[in-house]
Amino acid sequence: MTGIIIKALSGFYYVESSDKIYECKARGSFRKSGISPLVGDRVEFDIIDDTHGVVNSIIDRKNLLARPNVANIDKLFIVSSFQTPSPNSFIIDKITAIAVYNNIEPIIVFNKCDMGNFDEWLKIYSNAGFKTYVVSAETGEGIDALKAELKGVTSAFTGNSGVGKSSILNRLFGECVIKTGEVSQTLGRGRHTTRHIEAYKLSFGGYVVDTPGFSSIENEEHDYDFKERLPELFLDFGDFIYNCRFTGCSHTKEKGCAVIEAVESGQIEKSRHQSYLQLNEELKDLKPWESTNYKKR
Ligand SMILES: Nc1nc2c(ncn2[C@@H]2O[C@H](COP(=O)(O)OP(=O)(O)OP(=O)(O)O)[C@@H](O)[C@H]2O)c(=O)[nH]1
Ligand SMILES: [Mg+2]
Ligand SMILES: [Zn+2]
Repeated sequence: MTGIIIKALSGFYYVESSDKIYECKARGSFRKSGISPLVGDRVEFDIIDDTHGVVNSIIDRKNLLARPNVANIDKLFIVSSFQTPSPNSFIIDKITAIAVYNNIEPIIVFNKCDMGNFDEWLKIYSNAGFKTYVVSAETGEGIDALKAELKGVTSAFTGNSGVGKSSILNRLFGECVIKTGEVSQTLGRGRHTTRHIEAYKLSFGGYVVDTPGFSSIENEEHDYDFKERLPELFLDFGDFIYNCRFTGCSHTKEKGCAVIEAVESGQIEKSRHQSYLQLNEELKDLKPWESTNYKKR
């Protein structure tokens, strides 16, 4: 049988196959390979009884993200909120680069639009060429448009803790999610905080993955190749990188650099370039042999 891992908890893998869920252990021989199955993994498994099974192997991954630690994602929804917390352009931009690096489409979501307007933010990200959605999990505004984006693909929601990822998904739940079972929230200090990664099957096709939020994305692991390819991972720099006449230009401070000129003339958003500079700084000491190889895990 083949199925998809929708949840991994305490050594058990929950495999969804033909609308049933099997609680599985990984086969011993497979465990020794050192590769752990992840949410989003397509697996080959044996059924033991109506609700139990054993995972034999992972079907080749299309991609793998370290944070959130999920496999085979088509679209990554990067969620920010109007307030508590407010959007952080560096975090958004860093995640867009990581998504592009992994062949995942980054989509920008601004939540809690009932609290204020996102006009400035929207301008930046639509100018930079991203699909952007302004929603309110509270009032339901914008949720239908977002829903259409989820159809038939595997998507993951990421963003700081408290931006409303789970709230947005709960808005979708009643109508769209086939799978029953509890919502991925546990009550923590008077607030619902997601503690584990879980994929939900959508009635109209596709899966959506809720993930625990982060409070910062310091100490992110990067491959050297990510550093090397950084300029092209900012898709909005595209043509200007190509037009830059300096071979090996870092597009950070060189006089006459086409990217910098585009920033000055407003064709590239200043905040996007600032994030690029900050990422460059963060990665500058990364050496070829220091690549993390997290993909092999
Ligand atoms: N006003 C307003 N509040 C919202 C909205 N969406 C979520 N919230 C509130 O924001 C808080 C955090 O929402 P969650 O959905 O738990 O946030 P999360 O991103 O899943 O957080 P983690 O699971 O910790 O990563 C809750 O108190 C929600 O009620 C919204 O659209 N408007
Ligand atoms: Mg949550
Ligand atoms: Zn340049």
